[in-house]
Amino acid sequence: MSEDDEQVVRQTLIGEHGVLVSAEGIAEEARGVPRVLVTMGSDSDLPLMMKAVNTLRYEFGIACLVQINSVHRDLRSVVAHIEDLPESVQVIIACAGGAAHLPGNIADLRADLPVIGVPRDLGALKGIDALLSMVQMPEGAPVAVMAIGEAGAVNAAIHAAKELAIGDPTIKIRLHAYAEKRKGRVESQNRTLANKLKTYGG
Ligand code: RP5
Repeated sequence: MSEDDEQVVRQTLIGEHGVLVSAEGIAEEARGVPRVLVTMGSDSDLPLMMKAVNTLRYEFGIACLVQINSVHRDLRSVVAHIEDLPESVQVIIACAGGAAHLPGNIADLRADLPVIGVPRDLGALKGIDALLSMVQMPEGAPVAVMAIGEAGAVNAAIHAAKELAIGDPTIKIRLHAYAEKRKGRVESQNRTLANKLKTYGG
């Protein structure tokens, strides 16, 4: 895609379909076309969902759209947004806390796209309510539900990358690099283990 075409796509995306985010930056600074929609019920979910956005853009080079969609406050705009996503979006990550109906509603609206749910650890039930709301979907409208909280947000991005990697060898390479980095962490922990053990005495 030429720079001019990308500029047109970016202008169309900002506002109408959410905010484009890529490794290069946010909105006007972003580059590429979005492959994933990262959506959430409120901007209070944003600190959690930045774990997903940053994993997508920095670990896997995947541009995404970020958009607030509240099924409890403005259901009609959710339907309009989700039915009108750009063709380039192939996976949806949806986060909500409490009675978390957003991912399930999206799974019904979009028969053609996989939906990954991230339950937010929030309120009296600390995310158990959101987890059960997402995971207990009736037959026919599946939501791939991740762990509650930060691990779930990061895993949602990895899961989305794995889905996109089926048709994109570049993402496959980056998934392998990410796995190697995780292995390196165990190696380095073993290198410093003797000294750590000594701090426990003996
Ligand atoms: C949910 O209600 C949102 O996804 C959020 O997790 C929760 C609280 O929203 P705010 O009251 O902080 O806007 O729909």
